[in-house]
Amino acid sequence: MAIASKDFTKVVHAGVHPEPITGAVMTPIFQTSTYAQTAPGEHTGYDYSRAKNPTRDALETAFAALEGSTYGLAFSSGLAAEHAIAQILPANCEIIICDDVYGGTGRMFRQLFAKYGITAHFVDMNRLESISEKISSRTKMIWVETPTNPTLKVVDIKAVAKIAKSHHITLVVDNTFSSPVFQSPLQLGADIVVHSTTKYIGGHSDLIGGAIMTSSKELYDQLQFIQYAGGAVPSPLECFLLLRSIKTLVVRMQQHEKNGMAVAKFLESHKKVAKVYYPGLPSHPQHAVAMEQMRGFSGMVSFDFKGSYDEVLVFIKKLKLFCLAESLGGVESLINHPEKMTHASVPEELRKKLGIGPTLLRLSVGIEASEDLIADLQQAFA
Ligand code: P1T
Repeated sequence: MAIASKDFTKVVHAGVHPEPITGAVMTPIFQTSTYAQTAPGEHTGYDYSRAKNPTRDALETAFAALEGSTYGLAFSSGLAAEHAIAQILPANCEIIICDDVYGGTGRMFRQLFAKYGITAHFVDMNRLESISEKISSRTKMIWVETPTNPTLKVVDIKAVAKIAKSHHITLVVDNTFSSPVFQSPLQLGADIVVHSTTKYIGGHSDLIGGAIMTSSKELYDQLQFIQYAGGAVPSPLECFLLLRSIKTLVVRMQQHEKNGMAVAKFLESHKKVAKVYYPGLPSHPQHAVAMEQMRGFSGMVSFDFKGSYDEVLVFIKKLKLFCLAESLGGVESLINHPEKMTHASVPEELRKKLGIGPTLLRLSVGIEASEDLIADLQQAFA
């Protein structure tokens, strides 16, 4: 499936209108905490920036446009957005979540919400029975991340949505790895989409942010109250930077995908590589599902290095363009060692089961020239 041409127009115009007083074409940074009131309680609709800020309003409208939702909400980080979603859960309930999720997402449920009696069942969602087996009268949420971080498993959103709907369970999809350009979970049956906007939506590794999109008024009202009452909002500057980034999201994603595919194919053919994880490759176990529900495959590529951990360290040191760092989705290429970095908080037993070991490496392939990136990998392997 190709990117719809209307998406190119949508990202440029999403949420943005000339500012009414000056006609400023770009949304100003309303760097203010508060607003003058004409009489106590009488104001323009803006009374305090935790509650409402015009730069954030524009961003939230843009978020909704990106996912085709009725509502968008902006948060100070991806985890703050996830935390807000988890806050809608009642105490002593259960959720079912992918076994392979971002380390911080798992940690949040294991270490922050367990004390409210919330049990998270981590299951392999490529076996749909593993979801059904865990459903009980206490199950209130199913949490999907697809493609997963870091082993890029693809979960069939439509199939999981069918299960969730038949049991009246809220379905959340973390769409960070795909970006709204390549996957639309709400159209596939999800109730809530969450993003770490730190990644592809921000795209320049210069901010931390999160987004929630939903078309349910009931869920939006709860989440908007949590945003206001909990207070994890982004600053006006971060909102402005995200509005700026969104305008180039489609063109960036096209280049990320082109480079991701080129790097994945190169790795698959290299003798120092034991296994490549990239949903766009026909060898990926869920390639058929990926082709069905995704319009492209982004720049996230993981692989198993054939060799020892010491050799992995040498390989990483020799790289010149791929910078060793956490995070992903920026214009520059990064390399991450999930076991020691992003997924260090995952229990060791689960890490072993998922294949997050000493030789697993995750690349966030940037928008540089693919031949330069491949040459860099080639010289580091040599
Ligand atoms: O870092 P933050 O903006 O709070 O987002 C958390 C988050 C949520 N969901 C996914 C799929 C993520 O990958 C992340 C953050 N991930 C990294 C920092 C990383 O390097 O994997």
